[in-house]
Amino acid sequence: MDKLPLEMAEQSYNKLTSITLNHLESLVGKDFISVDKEQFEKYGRDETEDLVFFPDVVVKPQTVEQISKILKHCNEQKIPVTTRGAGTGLSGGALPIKGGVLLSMEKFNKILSIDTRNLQATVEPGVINYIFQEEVKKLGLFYPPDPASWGSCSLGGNIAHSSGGPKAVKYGTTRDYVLNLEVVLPSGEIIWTGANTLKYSTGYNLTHLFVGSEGTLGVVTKIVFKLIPLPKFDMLMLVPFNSAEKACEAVGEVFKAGITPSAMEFMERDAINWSIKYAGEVNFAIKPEWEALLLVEVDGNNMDVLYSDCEIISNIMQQHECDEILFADTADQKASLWKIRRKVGEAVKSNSVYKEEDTVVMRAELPKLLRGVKDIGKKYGFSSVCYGHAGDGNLHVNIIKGELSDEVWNNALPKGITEIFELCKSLGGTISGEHGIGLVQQKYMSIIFPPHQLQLMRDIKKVFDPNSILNPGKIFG
Ligand code: 2HG
Ligand code: ZN
Repeated sequence: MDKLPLEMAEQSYNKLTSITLNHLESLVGKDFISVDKEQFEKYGRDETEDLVFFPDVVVKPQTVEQISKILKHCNEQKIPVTTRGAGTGLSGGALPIKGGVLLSMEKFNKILSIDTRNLQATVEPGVINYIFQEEVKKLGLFYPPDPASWGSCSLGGNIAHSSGGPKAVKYGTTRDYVLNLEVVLPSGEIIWTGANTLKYSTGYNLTHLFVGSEGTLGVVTKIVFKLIPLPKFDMLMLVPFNSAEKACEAVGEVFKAGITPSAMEFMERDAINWSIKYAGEVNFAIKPEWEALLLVEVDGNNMDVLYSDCEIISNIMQQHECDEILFADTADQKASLWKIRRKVGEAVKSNSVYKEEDTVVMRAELPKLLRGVKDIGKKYGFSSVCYGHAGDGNLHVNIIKGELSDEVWNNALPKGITEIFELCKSLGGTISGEHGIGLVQQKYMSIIFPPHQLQLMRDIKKVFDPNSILNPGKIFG
């Protein structure tokens, strides 16, 4: 019988044996391995909806050598291995859907070095984003990628998805700051993917291949990041609109005026209301007629330039019929506004069963995307809470289950989501800007890629992971 193409063949895995369990314990120590169901409950989840998949064992390695031996053994025994950072992912990337070994990187939590001569830092993947940002700031340095979950997400997880955040609009995403990676391959081989240089053109860029590979090609054990000087000042404006579409139309005009804000975030009314209800009051009145707001930040080293930029931005916003612009004058006011923005995802999750879509289009198409999402929602009977990184054309569409029947939710909704993604493609966009594909988006990959291109990705996966033990069932199934 002809061999089925990879995407057809159902990869078979072996169940864990006591021999493997004993071997894993001998490698990491009995305090760093667990088959406890409570542990499975914790490590079988990430932040994706309410999905949970139990692994067969949770292992917490402390050294690269342990990981090398774990992978070598699991590769020989054909046992799946799912690597987990902090479990804040939103596309199911860390869910051990085939059971096997859940490899938690939480013990890899050290900032190994900060090189102030070359503006570089070497860190372990379990370091929490915000902790790293604060450490480099003490030295007057800046690591810009700042996911909304920066207080809890790990840098390794940020590598897995090339995570972004509000600052990406000016400073780029994780991928733009990774110079080099130490990676353990399924064979147990330990490689460095690049060089600690700001420029690199030495064969295929394996560093960039691993960034965004969602734990499917290797286990990252060290990360060399580029850092930049910390801007001295920033100014933050809250720009309210009585029309969400006008807010989206104003976004592109700011850039056309020659200004690159350090953040340009959009929140429609429900996102504002739900987040304030969840995250706590704000010290300004939300007018009933406001339909949306933009959070616009500019940063730099010259306050006169920042004032001038804010004046230009204000004029553009007024041309798009914004309401009175509020300036956050104090650090507390800025923190309060950012907290409202950063808590939206959690607020939605606390309000309703929902599906999180991470749509992204060319920036000037944002008004069409927003209008299309609402029209498709009306057609299929679902409401949505929209917010996100307007400056990147990246709109988070949280589809709310609310009172929808399971029948509509499970059968009609995928058709609506398909139409949203087809709209994204028609607007020069794609189906994920920062949250990745993982488990929950893979059925929509064929909207963007023809079969032979998906096969190219599978073939690359097969080169690095011939037995498909790493994070199986993710990205392209
Ligand atoms: C954000 O920008 C994050 O708030 C999370 O990407 C989005 O939880 C979400 O839906
Ligand atoms: Zn986001």
